[in-house]
Formats: sequence, C-alpha cells, structure tokens
Amino acid sequence: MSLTAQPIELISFKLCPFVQRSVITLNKKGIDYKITYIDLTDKPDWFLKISPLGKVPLLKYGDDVLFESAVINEFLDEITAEQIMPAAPLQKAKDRGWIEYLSQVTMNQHMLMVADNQEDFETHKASLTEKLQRLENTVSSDSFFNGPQFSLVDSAFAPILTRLDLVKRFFNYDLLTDMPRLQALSALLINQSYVKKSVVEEFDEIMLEYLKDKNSYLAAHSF
Ligand SMILES: N[C@@H](CCC(=O)N[C@@H](CS)C(=O)NCC(=O)O)C(=O)O
Repeated sequence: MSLTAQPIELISFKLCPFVQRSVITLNKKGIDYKITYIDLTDKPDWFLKISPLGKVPLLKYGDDVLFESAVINEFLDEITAEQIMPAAPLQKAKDRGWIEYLSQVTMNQHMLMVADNQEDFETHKASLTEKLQRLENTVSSDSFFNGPQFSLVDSAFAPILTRLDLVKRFFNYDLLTDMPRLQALSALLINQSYVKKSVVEEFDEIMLEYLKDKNSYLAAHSF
C-alpha cells in the first residue's frame, strides 16, 4: 500500500460510475484509502455542507475536500509515484478531452439503462451506439485506450465497460457487436484486479434491483 501525506477518504455511492473511476485509480496506484458510502436519495447534512454540487465522488484529503472525478484522479496520480497520466502536453490534452467525452457516454449509458419506455430506450441506444462507434475508431489496437500503457482515460472508460458487460450478461444485449477494438479493450480492462475490486461484491444484485425500481425497459425485456 502506498501511503499519502494526508489520510484519504472517498465519499461514494455503490452504483456510481464516476466514483468507480476514482476507486480504479486508487487501486491501480496502490493508495491506502477509506471509502464511505452515502445514500444519494437521502444525502446526509455533513455531505451537503462539504459537497459544492451535492455529488459523489468527493475526496477528503486530510481537512481538504476535492470534487469532480477527473480532478480527483489527476490529483491522486500526481501525489503518488509513477504517473499514469501521460506527461506529454499534447497527449495529456487529448486524454482530458476523451475523459470529458466519456463523462457524456456515462450519462448516455445511464439514460439508456433507466429508460422506462421503448421510445426513450431507442433514442438513447442510437446516441450511445454512435458515441461508442467513435470510440471504436479512436482507441488503440494495442492493449489500452492509448496503447500499451494504462492511463487515466482507461479509469474513465472501465466503469462504462463494466456496465456494458452487466447488460450483456443479464439481458443478453450486446452494444459492442461489430466493435472489435472495444470488445478487446473491455475484455482486458474488466478482468484487471484493480477494476474488479472497484465495485462492491454485490454490485450486480444492487444494480438489478435499482433498474427494477426504475421500471427499466432494458431490464424488463429479453433480447
Ligand atoms: N461530473 C461529476 C459527475 C458526478 C455525478 O454525477 N455523480 C452522481 C452519482 S453517479 C451524483 O452524485 N448525483 C447526485 C445528484 O446529482 O444529486 C464527476 O465526474 O465527478
């Protein structure tokens, strides 16, 4: 375990893909941390006081508080050895752009999963497929998003791939058909121990229950 100058606590929600990005980075870098889960439908007062946007993840670093997963991840990377964010300014700028793009994909995926009628489902599916196709045309054919090295853009992509895999396993619905590069990246990333351990053990069950509660069109149909 890698110890940081100040103790680290990640304020989390068990199903949040943005939290998962930070957990992947913490695990990948072997950083020692405490994780605290809150209920987003009943946010505690102490959380609302310190979270400017009322969102998780929130990183407590000693007495300081950081928000926004992309910022948290870069901070975690910078305060520990062996940076995983590329050092070259051009590649770093490209990665920051793709990390923001993956935030939009994450939101799109969420909308697809919780859509409660066919029309909305089809709309979000068309838009998600288009975004994934662009990624298919962008990712490297060699291992990770950028090539042989894992980078922070992989931390941002893996939560999406975790959920695409769940959708495939439980609903027989594969959004990566005809996207061989994304299929390979998914197989690589979701089998890494730092990604596997980035969600709680009962992740599948909690997600299925959540989708049922949301009256999810996807969860109610077999494909
Ligand atoms: N841009 C933020 C997005 C974080 C986010 O949307 N978190 C969701 C949970 S996955 C949240 O806390 N939602 C609570 C709310 O909006 O009230 C990040 O990257 O950290």
